[in-house]
Amino acid sequence: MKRFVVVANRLPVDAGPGGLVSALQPITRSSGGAWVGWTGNPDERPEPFEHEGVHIHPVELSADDIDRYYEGQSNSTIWPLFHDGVEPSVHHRPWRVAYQAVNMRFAEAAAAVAAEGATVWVHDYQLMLVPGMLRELRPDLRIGFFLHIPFPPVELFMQLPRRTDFVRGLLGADLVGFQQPLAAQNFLRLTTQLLGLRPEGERVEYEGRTVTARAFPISIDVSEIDELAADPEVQEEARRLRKDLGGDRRLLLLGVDRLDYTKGIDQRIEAYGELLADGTVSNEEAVLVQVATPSRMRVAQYQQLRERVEREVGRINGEFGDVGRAPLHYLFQSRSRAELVALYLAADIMLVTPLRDGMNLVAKEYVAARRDEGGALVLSEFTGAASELSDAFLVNPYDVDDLKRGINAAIAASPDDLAARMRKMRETVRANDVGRWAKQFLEALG
Ligand code: ADQ
Repeated sequence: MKRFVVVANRLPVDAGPGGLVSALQPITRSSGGAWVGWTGNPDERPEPFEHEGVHIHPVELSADDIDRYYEGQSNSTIWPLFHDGVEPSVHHRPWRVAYQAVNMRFAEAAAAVAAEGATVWVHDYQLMLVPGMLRELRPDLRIGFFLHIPFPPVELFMQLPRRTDFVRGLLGADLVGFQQPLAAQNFLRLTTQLLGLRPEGERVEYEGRTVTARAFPISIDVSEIDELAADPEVQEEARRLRKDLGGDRRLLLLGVDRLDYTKGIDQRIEAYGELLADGTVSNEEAVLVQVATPSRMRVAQYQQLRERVEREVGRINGEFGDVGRAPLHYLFQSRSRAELVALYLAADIMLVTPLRDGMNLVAKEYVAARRDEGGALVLSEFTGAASELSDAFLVNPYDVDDLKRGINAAIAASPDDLAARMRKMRETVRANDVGRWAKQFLEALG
């Protein structure tokens, strides 16, 4: 039985060194805690085991569960709706039923490993019913929940079938954390609209308990990125990349994202194509590298996005390219952390232009990598990161002209201006590491 339990869709095994894992692994390890989650493979449930000092408790998902709970309800119903409905949210009863059943499986697994009075921290939109279910099973626990994605405005949330279940699910927690203050407000407003509750400030009374809803903007493991950026091999790789792409006279623009329709990849490529077409930049002067990690490729909307992006990449290279020199390099690949940091170091302009994003860690990683105070960040207003990184070149990604304006402003800025902006952004990121984020959440949870 454990005093501290993390519950997340994925286990911190084979998942790569993501921010969440590096933030929670040390706390989980030092408290002798447990992690409840899925291995990532269908129909597999290894016995609980130890991994880097953490007790791992696998939850099994069948191929049907993955179809319905994960790709269906989580990624085709909730994900698009919570990102402003940038793609239509699809609803199917069997998905909802599977979501409920899988959430119960996670809640039961957590209930089985948590000691009397333990702290349980549940993560993200795949598991929004878990806090309520766990509260029923184990009223003695301290339960926290953190939502990594945006929480939509009331009018949008109201479209969700069985919407009240989700609000009740979240109210099972003692502390509900969001990326942005506005998200916490949206949630509290819903408790009034759907349940007639009366929030006061960030607190609301529900079934005789006090639930707090507050923003805890997530961050990155700054020292991990900093160490990679200081590594001579990584710096050498950055120089090699620049040389391969045409040397210092060619401006390097960079995009790094999961291939997801919320990330604004197609709008970004369209804006770059227009800059080439109207002669603002030429193939001799500039090159865009877009790294797009394959993601959720069994979901139709993601396949369609891939087709759109690849068609546009082909069009731009066909129209503006030359033998041996392409204006756009598109990599439908995942890259190692070291390679990503080398790209960050090489890039003159980082393009982070999502239509909506809870936070966006790529923007923070770019800033953390730029120990040289070089480079420019073009950042969408609709990311959580924009509230902290207000010294970036902020853009509205829905407006191609505004995207182009932002890119042009970054191209035209003086080295002094860029360094001053980067210095301020680096101070912000360095002062708000992911370790601090986790500590603040857990202190507030008590
Ligand atoms: P994501 O939507 O996955 O996260 P993001 O915050 O950008 O988006 O995190 C992506 C991570 O994957 C970064 O650490 C990045 O370095 C890495 N990555 C991206 N492309 C890669 C590639 N080609 N190769 C290797 N690694 C790559 C969700 C929410 C975000 C929120 C985070 C954390 O959607 O808004 O910031 O959770 O809460």
